[in-house]
Amino acid sequence: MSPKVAQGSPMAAAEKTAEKTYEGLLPEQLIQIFRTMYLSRRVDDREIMLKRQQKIFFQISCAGHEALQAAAAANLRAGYDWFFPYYRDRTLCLSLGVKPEDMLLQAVGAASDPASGGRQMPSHWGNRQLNIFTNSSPTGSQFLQAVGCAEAGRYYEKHPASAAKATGDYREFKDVAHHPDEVTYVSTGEGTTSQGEFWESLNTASNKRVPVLYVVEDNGYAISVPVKYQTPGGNISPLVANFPNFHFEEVDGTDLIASLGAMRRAVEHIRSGKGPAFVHGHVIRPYSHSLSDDEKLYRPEAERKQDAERDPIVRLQKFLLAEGILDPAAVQRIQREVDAEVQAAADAALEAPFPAKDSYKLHVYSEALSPKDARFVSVAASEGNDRTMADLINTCLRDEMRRDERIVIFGEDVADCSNEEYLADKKIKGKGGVFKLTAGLQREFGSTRVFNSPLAEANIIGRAVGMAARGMKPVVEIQFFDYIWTAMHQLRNELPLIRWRSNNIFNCPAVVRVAIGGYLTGGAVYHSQCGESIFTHTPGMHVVFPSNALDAAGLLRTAIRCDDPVLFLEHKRLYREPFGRAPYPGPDFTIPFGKARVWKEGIDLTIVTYGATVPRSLQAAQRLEREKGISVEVLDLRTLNPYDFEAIAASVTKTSRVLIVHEDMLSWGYGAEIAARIASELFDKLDAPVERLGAKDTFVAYQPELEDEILPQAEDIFQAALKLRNY
Ligand SMILES: Cc1ncc(C[n+]2csc(CCOP(=O)(O)OP(=O)(O)O)c2C)c(N)n1
Repeated sequence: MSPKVAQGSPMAAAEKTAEKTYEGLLPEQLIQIFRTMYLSRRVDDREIMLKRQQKIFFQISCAGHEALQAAAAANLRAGYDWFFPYYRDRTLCLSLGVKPEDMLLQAVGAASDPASGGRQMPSHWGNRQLNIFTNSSPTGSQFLQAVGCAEAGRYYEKHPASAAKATGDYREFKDVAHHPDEVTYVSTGEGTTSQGEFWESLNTASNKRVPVLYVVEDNGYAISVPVKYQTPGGNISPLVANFPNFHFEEVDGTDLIASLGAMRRAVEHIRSGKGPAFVHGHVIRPYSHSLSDDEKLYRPEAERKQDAERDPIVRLQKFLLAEGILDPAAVQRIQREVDAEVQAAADAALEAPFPAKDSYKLHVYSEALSPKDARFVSVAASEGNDRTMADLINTCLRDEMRRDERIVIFGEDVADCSNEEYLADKKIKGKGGVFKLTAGLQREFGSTRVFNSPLAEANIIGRAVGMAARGMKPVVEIQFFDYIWTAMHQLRNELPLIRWRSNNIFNCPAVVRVAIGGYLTGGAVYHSQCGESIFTHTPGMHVVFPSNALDAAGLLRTAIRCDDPVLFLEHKRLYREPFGRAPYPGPDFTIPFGKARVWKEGIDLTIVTYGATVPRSLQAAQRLEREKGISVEVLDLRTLNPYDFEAIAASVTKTSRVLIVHEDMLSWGYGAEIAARIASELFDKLDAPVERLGAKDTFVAYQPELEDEILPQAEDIFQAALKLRNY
């Protein structure tokens, strides 16, 4: 035996070989990495056994990816850098400090699962102290979030005062840390590079030199689809090679030493501020995609054997033996220690209590700061002349940005002028949004706080998620509701779920302002859509739909100050309507969510409505009173989630007749839920069936006469209310 070889003692070996390093790592560090890689494989194996024993319910492994991830971790810092891993990243997480027991607690669905409290499948990582952001299952939703997270670090460096805690709003609950050379890691399988959000994220990472490390773990398959059928040319590296500012590496990800080198160079590039980096590692997948898959159905034995010859753990073991860093006895000793550790972790996890059955209710929204809270009750100051809704929204944004430096505004065309020099020369007035709602904000607050996004809605919401996760307050704009759909994944599967799925260790209280609605005379199919019920059907996100200037100002301020995500729907037709103008209510005017406004009291019939059908309902109500002597109460819900059922109940109890009016299509619309609840809970108060009025079940046409026919008009409301009164 060579004198360098450890006699069953890794540390002894390390001391003797300390003079030699491997991509900057000492032999003892390589031994530690070997241990972690082996541990990772054994946790996978244990989970597989537990799944076969039906003690856990899902399994997806890291097997074959260990070396590439260990190399990444060796170059990154837990709790300093940020991590957006994907489900195969067990070795990365173990290297950062997640315990095998933590992983197995998630596998059994224990209450003490630190990543999700039994809410998420195994391998859905999340750890607050280590800066591992909560993972989800949709492939590819992590990229834009990682970009936003990295941008947040940069933002705090430029605006250090903004990181300070403040009381009285969401900042009370945010501990912000940031570092000048921090890196945000984001990983993926090669199949997921087909997702659009991958490319949207490369755009921004490249354009803004965002400090993100992309790691593509290319095991050649996306479930059963081989990479050459997924990616043109069968290789992602040449396809991304022309993105400016990136450092690129393509490496055999089963070779630890080569991977360490690639990661070191990539991380150096990022930490030095040059821009993002992209490491494409070729790895193997020795087990099937997951335990729900059987790869023998689509991969012949010979191919699988070939893969197995590149097993990264076997390769590293051979290397350590050949280098004299370990001897067989030391390997066995490490293996025995790891096996005992995994056994103890499994024993503990299997004993761990399950979550209380009613715990599912917790953390859908912030329990610490509700936008329904009495603190948001205030009195409007009423200064100056009446102003439009557009004006008061703009003023509210300006006031809040002055008050809170963590607010950033971005979206399509929201800046005054991307070419700052034109603004500086005062040669131009500036745009500030297609509806001018953000006019003048870039001029006052600068281009780090108000800027144009690429023309890509997922880019806007995904980045907002990453920023909000770091304690910032993105108040982003979706230019038209009709185009919100490209951001749907982020809006349905990410933003509103983050608090719940992470069991309250992360939250993303971003505000998404959206111009919505029709009655535009020529708005047509793609500039008139509503669809609010799709979002009220998504737990975790508040939905606000003001009908007038004062409510818009007060509710927007509450949205910004609260600690939950808010979808803030601004009706385009109401932006500059004479209806509902109001004087400036002052810089602290807030309105709590979930409080309806009674525009008109009445005793014969209740109209429940919101948004642009408020003025139309009022018109109908006044005419009913004038022409028919019918006294109609008009209730404006103002916020759709939460909504004020108490006010509805009080009014229906008084009038015994209720008509629900909304602009969106009738069938499966927002009114259906309200109607069902009234029928269920107020049945004995009713003297007539609950009625609804909404748009026809079609799209909104361009021709104004058709548009009028399709959308509910004051005349339709008048007729429906009259019929209901006469029932
Ligand atoms: C948006 C989305 N579509 C489909 C799926 C189902 N699914 C889960 S993993 C996977 C394949 C991913 O392949 P790849 O990105 O190559 O990663 P690998 O699992 O091979 O590491 C698919 C299709 C999903 N989770 N999310």
